[in-house]
Amino acid sequence: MGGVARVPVAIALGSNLGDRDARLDEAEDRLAALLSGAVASARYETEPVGSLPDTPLYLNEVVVGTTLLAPRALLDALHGIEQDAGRERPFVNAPRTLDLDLILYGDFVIDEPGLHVPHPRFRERVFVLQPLAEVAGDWVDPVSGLTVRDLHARLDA
Ligand code: PH2
Ligand code: MG
Ligand code: MG
Repeated sequence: MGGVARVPVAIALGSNLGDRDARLDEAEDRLAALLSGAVASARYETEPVGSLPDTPLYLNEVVVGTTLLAPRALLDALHGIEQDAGRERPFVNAPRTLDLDLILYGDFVIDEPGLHVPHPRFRERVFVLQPLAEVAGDWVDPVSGLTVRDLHARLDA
């Protein structure tokens, strides 16, 4: 019916500045309004990866749902939610109130300025794969051909 295709998407959420739970609660609400059938993983406290010493611990989770938005429009919407959470970017991997990363957009592979899907580093990141495997273990990464579950198991091994 319809003829407009809903695309499944996976978004990784992270916060390590200020009231992390409150920022993630608000982000979940915003994503529930933006996506159809949004489902959130559990929330994990994780050691910062690739950050300066003394960077505070993160809270990470993943939200999956479906969208009618094109990838660039979805990315712009995610940036708007980050802005509304008071996100600042003083330096690379700086502590942030809210980070929303587009991890997967259906089985699309996109490499454009500012828009790289699947996320180029998600296969190495436990803080993404663990929550993603919880809510979307069967999703096949279009680049490696592996399921999210296998990508996660491979990291654990
Ligand atoms: N995000 C980063 C860099 N390092 N480490 C953890 N544990 N969680 C993150 O969300 C994270 C990170 C860049 O966005
Ligand atoms: Mg990130
Ligand atoms: Mg980001």
